[in-house]
Amino acid sequence: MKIMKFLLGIMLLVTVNAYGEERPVKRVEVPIGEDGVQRVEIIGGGYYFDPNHIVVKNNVPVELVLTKEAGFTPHNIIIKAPDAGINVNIDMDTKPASVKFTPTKPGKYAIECDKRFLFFASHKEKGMVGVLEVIE
Ligand SMILES: [Cu+2]
Repeated sequence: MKIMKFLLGIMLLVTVNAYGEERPVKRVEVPIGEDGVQRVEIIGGGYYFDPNHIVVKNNVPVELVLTKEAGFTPHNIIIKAPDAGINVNIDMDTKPASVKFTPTKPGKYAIECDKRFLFFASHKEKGMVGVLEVIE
C-alpha cells in the first residue's frame, strides 16, 4: 500500500513536470551593432532561456552569445531551420560561446533544449523553449 502511494507520488511529479508551467515571455529586438552584426546574449538555465523571444532582421548576420547558469544540469540550444539558413545545435557552458548565422527567410523558429535526466521529461517539455523571429 505504502509503495503504491509512493509510485503514485512519483507519477504525479513526472506528469506535473511534463506539462511544466508557462514561462513569462521576454522579448528582445536585437539591435545591429557597429560591426553590422545582430548580437544577443542568451542565458540557459533550469528550465528557461533568457531572453526567450528573440527578434532579428532577415539577411543580417546574427551572433548568439550563449552562457549556461552555474550548476550540474546540462543544457543545449537547438534551432533547426535549414530553409532559413539556421542550424544551431550546441551544448551550453558556463564559459560563453558564440554561434553565428545569417537568417535568409522571415518566420518564427522554435528554440529548444532537448536535454533530459533519465526517463524524466525533457527540458523542452519543462518549458525550456523560445522563439527566434526573423522579420523583414
Ligand atoms: Cu536544458
